[in-house]
Amino acid sequence: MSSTWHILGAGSLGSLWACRLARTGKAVRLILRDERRLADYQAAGRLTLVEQAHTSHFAIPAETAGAAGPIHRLLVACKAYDAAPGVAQLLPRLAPGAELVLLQNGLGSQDEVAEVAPHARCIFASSTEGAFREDDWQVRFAGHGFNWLGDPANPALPAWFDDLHDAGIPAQWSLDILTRLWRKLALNCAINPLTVLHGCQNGGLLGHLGEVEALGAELAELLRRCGQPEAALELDEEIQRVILATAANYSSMYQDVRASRRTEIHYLLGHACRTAARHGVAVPGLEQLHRRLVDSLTARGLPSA
Ligand code: NAD
Ligand code: KPL
Repeated sequence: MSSTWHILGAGSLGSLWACRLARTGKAVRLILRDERRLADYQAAGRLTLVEQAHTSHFAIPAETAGAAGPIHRLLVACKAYDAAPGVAQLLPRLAPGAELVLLQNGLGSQDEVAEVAPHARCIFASSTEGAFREDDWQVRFAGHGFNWLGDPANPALPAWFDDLHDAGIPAQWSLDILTRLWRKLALNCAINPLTVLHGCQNGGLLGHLGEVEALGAELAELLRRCGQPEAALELDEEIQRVILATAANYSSMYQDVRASRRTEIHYLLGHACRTAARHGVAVPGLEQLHRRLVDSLTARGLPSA
């Protein structure tokens, strides 16, 4: 089996992973959106990784989805709403037994990908690393963190897992990846929408703790009732810890809205509300928050799903 890492999406996380894998000599190929982006990348000739004051360049080969050649291992590094359509384009190239590593935040996109590629192994990831694009083809590694990877359908460790350690990508194989993803989703639901609605840094929510606590209580009840009781443990305390630890930061959703980028609302708060409805759990606070957020996005001309 080929050991090439194909990477779908050379945005922030895709570029960060691509550069670190390439740095240790792993075979990496970027899959770019279209011929125009490919020509643009080829003109630049390389990805640039900036870590604190250190800048390094990597001339990683790139192609579009229409290129020839089988794909055995694919890191899906686009936004949640682009993941399934992006994988669908690559279906003719997915080799039997292909493995897909899904970096998307939130929940729902993983099932969409599994539906379009039912024969591939889908490995879910939850990342607390932080990266952003400073320029075209240039990514800044802004926040050291950790990556948990796991496959809810198959506990076996993938053969390539040591590639991550070799590349300096901090990662652990997780047998409870859904718990991790639900826990992060709950934190994001309690913090991110309110930072958009109140127009504040995460620390600004210390002035709205009543609202935060009410959401935390509903989220914990939802987690317990939808089969994720572990993700509910001391959720309230962790929400407050995260608010304090990231008080000076703007949440990812706040940053998306400020930059007029589409948010991942459908896979965060939207997923929580849909799951609550499916399980018959009353979540009036989350539903009201969802409506307020949809109205705010619509007023700004941004997609609300
Ligand atoms: P990004 O917008 O920076 O990058 C996504 C890239 O995918 C873009 O370059 C886009 O053009 C490309 N893309 C979309 N569809 C494509 C297609 N069909 N073919 C080829 N390229 C395609 O996004 P990001 O910040 O890297 O986030 C990716 C995911 O990781 C999101 O779900 C995000 O929530 C999650 N995440 C990001 C960070 C971070 O620090 N950036 C941290 C944790 C989790
Ligand atoms: O993950 C986050 C985000 O901004 O998306 C934190 C910092 C935890 C806030 O929810």
